Amino acid sequence: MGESTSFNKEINNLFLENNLILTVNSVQALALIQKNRYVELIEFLKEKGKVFVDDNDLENFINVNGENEIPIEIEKGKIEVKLEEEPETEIKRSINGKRIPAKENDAEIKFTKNIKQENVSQGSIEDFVKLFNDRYSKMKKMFRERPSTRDFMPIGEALRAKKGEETSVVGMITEKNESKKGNLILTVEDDTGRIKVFFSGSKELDEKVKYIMLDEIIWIKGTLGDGIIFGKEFEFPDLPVSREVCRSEVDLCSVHISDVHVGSNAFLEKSFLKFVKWLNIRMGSPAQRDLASRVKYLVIAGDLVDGVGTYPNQDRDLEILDVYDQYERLYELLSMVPDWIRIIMSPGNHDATRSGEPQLPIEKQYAEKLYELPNVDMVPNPCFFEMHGVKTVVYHGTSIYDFVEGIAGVGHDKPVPAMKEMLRKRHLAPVYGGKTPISPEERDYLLIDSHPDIFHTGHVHVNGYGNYRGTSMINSGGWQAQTDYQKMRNIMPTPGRVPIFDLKTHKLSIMGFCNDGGGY
Ligand code: D5M
Ligand code: FE
Ligand code: ZN
Repeated sequence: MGESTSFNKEINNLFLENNLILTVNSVQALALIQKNRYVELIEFLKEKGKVFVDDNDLENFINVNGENEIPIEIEKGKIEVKLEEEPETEIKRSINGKRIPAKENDAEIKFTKNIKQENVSQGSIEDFVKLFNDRYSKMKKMFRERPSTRDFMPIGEALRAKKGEETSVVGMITEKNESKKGNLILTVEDDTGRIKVFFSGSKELDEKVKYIMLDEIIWIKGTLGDGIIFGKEFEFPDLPVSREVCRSEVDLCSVHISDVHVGSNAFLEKSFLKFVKWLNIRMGSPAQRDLASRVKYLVIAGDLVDGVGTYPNQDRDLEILDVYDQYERLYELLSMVPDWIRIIMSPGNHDATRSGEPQLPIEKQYAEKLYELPNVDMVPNPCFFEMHGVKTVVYHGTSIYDFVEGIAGVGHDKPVPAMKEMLRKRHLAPVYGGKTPISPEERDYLLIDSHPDIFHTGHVHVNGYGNYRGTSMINSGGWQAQTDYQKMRNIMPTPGRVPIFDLKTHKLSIMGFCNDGGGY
């Protein structure tokens, strides 16, 4: 704190001595300019006869080196210059002849467990049975692999065993009730039977049981009573306490965004274009440009467009009223991303595809041009894949609100606690019949059966970062200013902040592109 205050004062004084006054905007934009260029900058501003310095002046300074720029002032409804029309040599020159590692290295991407159109089920009751059986058998395997939870017996067998004996079972929580004294009573089922579990004991246990949610599968140990287990301990499937994370051998990065909401009149297009400009290595300090030159992947976690009819009276909030036109604009924006960057595009609840999860990729008929872009992968939600060997899960995050409702203390303004619970429960949306619409499939595509290195979500429009047992958790905020709906619910979005993940070191950097509704 103290350091940044004196830093600002020092800079302010330096400019004041030269009769230049920094405005709020320019202080933020200064972050884009290296300190050792300030003398040059001051000369530039004096020459222009400036007194009050704003961010446009700083932009102009960055741009004087003869680089071609994307115009930041965008006329309503029109993108004027397309980068693809510019010669490649320009891009090379813009980083002073430096190499572009992302261009020199081909993408190494591998898609693992993901739903495909041809595997979609009919949606019958039997499909739900299959879904829960698949979930149960995979979770059982996870518990078997962990020494501390290796031993458990079928519930049917436990019901027949002698009272007073110690037992452990693995089952799905089908009911959650409280006793008169406020203790938790669960009903737990597997394919052989159903049993009640009564939890009471230490403070630690009382604290831990608060995180148990309906429909999830846990391991329970306790003493047998009549049709009941007096639970002494339990475990979530969880991630291993420690493990070797996967790293790229090459020093490349992935960039994570979501909730672009193209078509909404709150979409911050100017900021998004700044971001695209940075991806083109045409903006920022040398260090920031260097970072851009290592960006190999752009992962988008849903809500690409605002859609039409996603909520009542949505048309009042739309600048682009037609969903085809919304995807057309999205195409225009993304076609300006350098073609050496692989774009992995996963849908969200506003996109043109079924809402039941797992969601299929955005339907081709709505986004034909995006399908034609050679560097774009249209993927489902969730999507499990690897980027240069780094295991990644991208999931829009609709279920985050199931966690907000299901667990006391998981707030709507902080996505990371909910993300951590998903990892502990090894499931992206354990609750059936809550906020998250689930489509019955033969396989449970929402189960986290790998140990992801990156877990990326969106949906809440608030950035958040964390690490749980080696997994980097990223929520990528969005590109939409606060809407009336959010104002009503007291949601303060953090638009235009972009997390950049180093696939080799697992270091996360954040860049802010928005000074019109969220700040850096
Ligand atoms: O979500 C838009 C905003 O609304 C975002 O800030 C999350 C918030 N949101 C979405 N669903 C819920 C629920 N169920 N409760 C509270 N707040 C919510 P978007 O998906 O972009 O429409
Ligand atoms: Fe959204
Ligand atoms: Zn959403």
